[in-house]
Amino acid sequence: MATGQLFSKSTQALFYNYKQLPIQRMLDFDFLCGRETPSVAGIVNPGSEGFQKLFFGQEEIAIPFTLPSKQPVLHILPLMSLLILHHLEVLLHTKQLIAYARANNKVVIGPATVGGIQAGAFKIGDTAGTIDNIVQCKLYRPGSVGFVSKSGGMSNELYNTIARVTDGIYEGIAIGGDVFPGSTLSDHVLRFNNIPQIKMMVVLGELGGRDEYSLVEALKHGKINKPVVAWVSGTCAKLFKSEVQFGHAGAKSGGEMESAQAKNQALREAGAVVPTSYESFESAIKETFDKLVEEGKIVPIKEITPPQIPEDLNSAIKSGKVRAPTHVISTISDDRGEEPCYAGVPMSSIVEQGYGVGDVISLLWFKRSLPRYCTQFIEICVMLCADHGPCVSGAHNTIVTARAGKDLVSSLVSGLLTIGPRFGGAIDDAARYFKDAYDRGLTPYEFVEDMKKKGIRVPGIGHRIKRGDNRDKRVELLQAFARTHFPSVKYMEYAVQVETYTLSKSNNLVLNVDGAIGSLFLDLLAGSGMFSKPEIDEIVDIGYLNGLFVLARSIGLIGHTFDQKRLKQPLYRHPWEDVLYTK
Ligand code: Q5B
Repeated sequence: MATGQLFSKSTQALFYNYKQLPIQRMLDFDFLCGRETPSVAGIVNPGSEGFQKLFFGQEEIAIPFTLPSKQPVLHILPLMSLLILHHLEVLLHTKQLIAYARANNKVVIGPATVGGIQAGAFKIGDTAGTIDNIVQCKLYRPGSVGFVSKSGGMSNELYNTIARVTDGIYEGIAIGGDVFPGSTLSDHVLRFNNIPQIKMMVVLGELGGRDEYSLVEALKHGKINKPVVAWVSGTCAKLFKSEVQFGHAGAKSGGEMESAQAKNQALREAGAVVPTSYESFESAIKETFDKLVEEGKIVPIKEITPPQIPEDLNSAIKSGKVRAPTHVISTISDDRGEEPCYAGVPMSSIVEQGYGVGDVISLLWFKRSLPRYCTQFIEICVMLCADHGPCVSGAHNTIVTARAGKDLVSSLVSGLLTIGPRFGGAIDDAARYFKDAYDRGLTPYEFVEDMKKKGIRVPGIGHRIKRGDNRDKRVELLQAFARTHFPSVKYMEYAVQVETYTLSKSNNLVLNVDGAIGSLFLDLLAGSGMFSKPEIDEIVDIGYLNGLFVLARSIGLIGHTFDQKRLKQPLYRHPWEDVLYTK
């Protein structure tokens, strides 16, 4: 076994299995102690790669997930002189491991233990509990007492006791209550004896096993020259008629020798300060410490004020101490409750009340439930614009992209990106210009000629293949529906008059699907009574309506992607013959 110091202010650990809280507590302890390097060098968590963000004081640091290894122990050994064993696989080999560690001058703490701490330097996992407790027990700076205990839980209590009656802990170790602990009480007491900063030792044993007797032997043979204050707990076992198994595997009195009374007596006889009860343990520690101070062997260290650990934002918000501005504002949906809501309407109502896509669009785009004829109109727009064959700009791009071996989203987006002022994306502008012209009372002649003077094509007018004598069926269907169901179609009638004028100029200048939807949506907004004038202006101004074409055509573009993939079409290359090469 190594003699002397196990840890220093630069000791680093590999942490097995990702557990956010104990790792963060180790790092918070580092901050309290003014460490420059974090005490956790890496996290071994099979299946995790990359980095985990954690706080180091006020800053965030990235701790790497190290690769799992078939021989984790050997990998941990070079990094630190300490092993904390949690791994079941390793547990099975505890005895071999202890032998290996001893042969290689390493210290095993555990397996079944919370760990240990060197005050002001390094802390293993959850040792000493919360940061509040660590501060209360003054573990952020070294004192003069070396403490070793079997019980991890009781060690927290003793950290507190020792902090009250001495200048505090230098190092505290809980060896664990195993039948075969990796290191024993006497291993640590002998080690403490060699650490100059440690002036006295406190030992908390327990009934069961014979570990305490090796300490008795060490005392008897004069191997320990610093005062040892000891108590073996479990004296109450004698009150029970039958044998009692306490919490730890090893905490079972196997006979008189292993009883707390016998061990306390043996320690007392060997020279340890052993009180008559646990209640007087504290005063025994105090008297021993005070005596060392009196003798000038301890100069109690000057108290320091540890830095304040910044409080986590979430806990500060929870406790109402701080308020933080949000970074996002959202008004259309909320998924925090039992079920998601669209504009306040829960999913279950959407399903149970037979809502359609038009209703969902009404809720998410317009934040209200629209009358059935409106949602039906929206659905008809979506159905009629879903596709217009493979030759239109969007479908062509999607087909070329899919044939280049790209995925669904890339193929879809490639097609969607062609939607704009000439192709499918003229609905908003059509609504803007028709509304402006109609509201200003311009005649179709004045409107079209005014646009011509400005050099702007009338949005919603003109088509590559549709003509005056080959009208777009989609336009006719939309108009027929609106004439039957809409309270008013004044904007649509205006658009028809514009078309009549433009057709008189050229046979290709028909009212196209964008123009039909743009003008009819103005009628829907104005005639449904569901929107105020400023709301209508805002919808037209922001430009909601191209969204209908984008949404609808996505259906077709997805279809074209699947079609090309199903047909296993090769890479598309445009034929030379179809290009005019010129200088
Ligand atoms: N001229 C659509 O042009 C198209 C004029 C005009 C005044 C106009 C053109 C246009 C406005 C934008 C619009 C939506 C580019 C169309 C759609 C979805 C689709 C597509 C599909 C589907 C077609 C010939 C002469 C020229 C022009 C004049 C043309 N449009 N004058 N106002 N609006 N429209 N887009 O056929 O004197 O010879 O110089 O920009 O509403 O995208 O099926 O394919 O579902 O997928 O190439 O239906 O109309 O005509 O450019 O050769 O012009 O007419 O100034 O006059 P074309 P061009 P001049 S629906």
